[in-house]
Amino acid sequence: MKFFLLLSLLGLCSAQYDPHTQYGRTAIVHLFEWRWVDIAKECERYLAPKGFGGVQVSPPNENIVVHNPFRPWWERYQPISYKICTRSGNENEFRDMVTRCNNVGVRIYVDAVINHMCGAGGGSGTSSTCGSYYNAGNREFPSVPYSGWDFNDNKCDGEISNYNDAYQVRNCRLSGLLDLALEKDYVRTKIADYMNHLIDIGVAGFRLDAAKHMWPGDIKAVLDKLHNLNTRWFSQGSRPFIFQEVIDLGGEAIKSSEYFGNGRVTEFKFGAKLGTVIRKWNGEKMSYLKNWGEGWGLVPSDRALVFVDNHDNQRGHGAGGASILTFWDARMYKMAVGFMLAHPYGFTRVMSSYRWPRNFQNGKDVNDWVGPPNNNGATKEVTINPDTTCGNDWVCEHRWRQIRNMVAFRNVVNGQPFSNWWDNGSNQVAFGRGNRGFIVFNNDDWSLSTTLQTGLPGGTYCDVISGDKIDGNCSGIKVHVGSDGRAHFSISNSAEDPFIAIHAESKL
Ligand code: QV4
Ligand code: CA
Repeated sequence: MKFFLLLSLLGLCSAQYDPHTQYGRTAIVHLFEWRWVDIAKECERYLAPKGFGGVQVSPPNENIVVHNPFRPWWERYQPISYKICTRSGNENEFRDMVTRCNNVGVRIYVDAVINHMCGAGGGSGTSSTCGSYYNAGNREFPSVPYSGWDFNDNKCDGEISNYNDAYQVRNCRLSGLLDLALEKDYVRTKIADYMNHLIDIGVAGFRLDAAKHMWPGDIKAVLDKLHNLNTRWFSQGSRPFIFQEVIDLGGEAIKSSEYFGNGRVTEFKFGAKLGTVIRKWNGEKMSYLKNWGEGWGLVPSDRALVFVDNHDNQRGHGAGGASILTFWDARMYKMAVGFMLAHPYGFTRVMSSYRWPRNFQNGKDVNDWVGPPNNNGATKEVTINPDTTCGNDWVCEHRWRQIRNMVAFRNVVNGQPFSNWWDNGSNQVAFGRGNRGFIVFNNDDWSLSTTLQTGLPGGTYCDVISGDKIDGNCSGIKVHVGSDGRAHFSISNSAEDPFIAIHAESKL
């Protein structure tokens, strides 16, 4: 025990930076707005067999019910209480999901909205997902309970207007959301009680929503109150995995590095820059990705939670702008996600979305608020089609062959170095992961035809982008690697997916 204590004192056990996924599982999926009953089933039928490490779930605590617009997805970012009771399900369904997912080695990470409660203009009454009374005007949330003393009105009685003023960013209201006074031990304790309730149920960690709007020291004070993870599924002394939503594209008072002591941070530069490169905007080329990662000004890899898009910027909220690639740009999106999962940088999160009726007017999607597929407000079931895609307007990007297979690729090459980089000075690039994997992209407007050193043992490999290895054969492209590790690759610029990926487990 003393040795472990020494390790943790030395910070050598990487506690709050460690997602505690089952060994060899290296990516998580955000099942945005899914119901708990559907996530439990998805863990057992798909995520465990396909090697996903865990699931980020939507906020499980009671939120305000917004009728105008009708039940927007963002009502879940306006807490009313910490009761486990939302459109995704009740506490029993939540417990069942955590148990069933953990039992098949798939972890659950909770989106914790702890910077604020509902909007100042939220009114009063019981328009909430569990019927709890609240009065935004009086700052009353009796189901916690919180009262006027527990908010920052005395520090700042208005909205954040200047992101170059750190005091404002932390103490004023984000989009009018009532800002909690996290310097108070009472508030810290209420939040920690909520998070400990979830830890004791079996969750593996948390996304800290709007972390930028909380002082790093206040966050640390809450984290220091958290229990170790439930030893039914985690080793003794395991600390909750923490990834903090901090949007830092540069040029503002708040730096994501201020939060490194608490855990990982969301690296929004990743998706914004990679989208620009894959779209070939501003003269960007894939050949410039040779030093991708810290070389591009991204945070250190072991402090980064990375993603191509998230629930905000896939619909114009938050940060990233027009360069962000989403499922709406399918062909480029698969390339970006493929690149993310093949490259060693960061801890990776795959987005899983629902379709909504986008309606651009003057360059803005006026339907960016539309909530999950629903029957008069009740979130629809995630149905699975015979071809393994999802129905009911759930996009299920994580089930797309190219993405699912690249999650497996990342698991197979885990721990292997970035190696054998090649590029044509334009948008044709390739790189390997030691002797376990190799990937080639053609994002130029002409075909790629070249022989490359893969670093892999000789043999015939199935391309996991165009198909699968099934019953000892390849349903897609075959790649022949010589005993010298070299292989010839041909990729048409008009291919459905202009990239090829092979790895040790796709070898015949
Ligand atoms: C409106 C007015 C305000 C007014 C207020 C009065 O705009 O000026 O003071 O009413 O009540 C929704 C509405 C917004 C409304 C607000 C409060 O869109 O118009 O304010 O509610 O009623 C999501 C959505 C927001 C939504 C919010 C709460 O994106 O549009 O606001 O949920 O429902 C920054 C932050 C970053 C943040 C990002 C979006 O640094 O942390 O903006 N990202 C996270 C989440 C995001 C969520 C929040 C934070 C808030 O990822 O989904 O915002 O929890 O970059
Ligand atoms: Ca705050």
